[in-house]
Amino acid sequence: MLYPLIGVPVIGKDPLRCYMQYKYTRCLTQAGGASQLLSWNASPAAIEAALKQCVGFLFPGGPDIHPEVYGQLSQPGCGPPERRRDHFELALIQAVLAAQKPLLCIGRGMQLLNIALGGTLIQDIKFQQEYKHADFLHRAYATHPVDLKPYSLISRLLRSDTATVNSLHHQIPDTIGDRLQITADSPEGFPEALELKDYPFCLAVQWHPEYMTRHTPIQQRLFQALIDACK
Ligand SMILES: [Mn+2]
Repeated sequence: MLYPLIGVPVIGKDPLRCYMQYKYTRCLTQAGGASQLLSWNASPAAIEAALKQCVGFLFPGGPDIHPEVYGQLSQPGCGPPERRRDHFELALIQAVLAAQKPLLCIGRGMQLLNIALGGTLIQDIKFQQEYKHADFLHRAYATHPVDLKPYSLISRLLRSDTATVNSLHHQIPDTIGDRLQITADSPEGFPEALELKDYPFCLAVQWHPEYMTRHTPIQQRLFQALIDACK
């Protein structure tokens, strides 16, 4: 397959969201893939069509997922949700997991994966953090360390048992979903990467490699690994 087609849920139409979206699609293109943006249509026919067309999927960053989705009431500090996107992405990721297609989940995408497999989130980590985890200003730079689990997929990709990553989040997985394994954690003990056991390719990171590739080119290997898994 020359240019594996990767399905990416649309982030939005305003200039900031278009810019965010471009960062992901550019990394996929550089890895030798092509992107298919998927609009928020949760109908069974649309989900089936996306699954048929795309060989792999990337679930990108975005707003907080409504806590109702993981059985909680919204607490102070939880950001405004985008319910149509929640609905669509949950339906899509369930279908992708059932079909065992390769997937890379970033930021919100990692939280979505955790919820889809039965996990929950801490709705706001502001008062538990030692490092600043919501730092959009320094998005292109590594700002906090993470420990990587030896022999995990992420440690093999980054060729180390430690890394320093950027951070654009204020929520984090709390209880961990079925079959997921924490393969990176921050100094506070926040899960920063998840991998799915006994699955062809499923990597989730809480940081944003799409902003890091310029100064930390090894982060491009995450996108490359997704594309390679689709070939
Ligand atoms: Mn972080």
